Amino acid sequence: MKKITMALAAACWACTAALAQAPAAPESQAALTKGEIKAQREFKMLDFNGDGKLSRKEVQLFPRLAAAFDDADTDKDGFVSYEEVRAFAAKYRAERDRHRAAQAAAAPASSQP
Ligand SMILES: [Ca+2]
Ligand SMILES: [Ca+2]
Repeated sequence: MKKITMALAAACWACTAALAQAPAAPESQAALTKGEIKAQREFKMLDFNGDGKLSRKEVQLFPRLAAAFDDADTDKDGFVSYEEVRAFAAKYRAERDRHRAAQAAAAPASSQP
């Protein structure tokens, strides 16, 4: 049962990054977006010992999170804090935006008035 919850949490953590970069979010500059609230909730779900950060052990059951762990752990203290998750999501979003911008630059702009 717990495994199912964990799997869901892992899936949601992954989609949180996707949610965080949803283009149709005019309030994305607000303090707490829906995606962020969700991210906090998922983060707490993954933080089994409740110390406010994710250890490698806490994410080891999730290959996707484990693979992203080193990337997300920017200060290399062996834990991923919520701030690091946020930063990771922001980086993910920035890379996605850059990729999109590159694609948009390559393609003729048709939606511009
Ligand atoms: Ca923890
Ligand atoms: Ca860290």
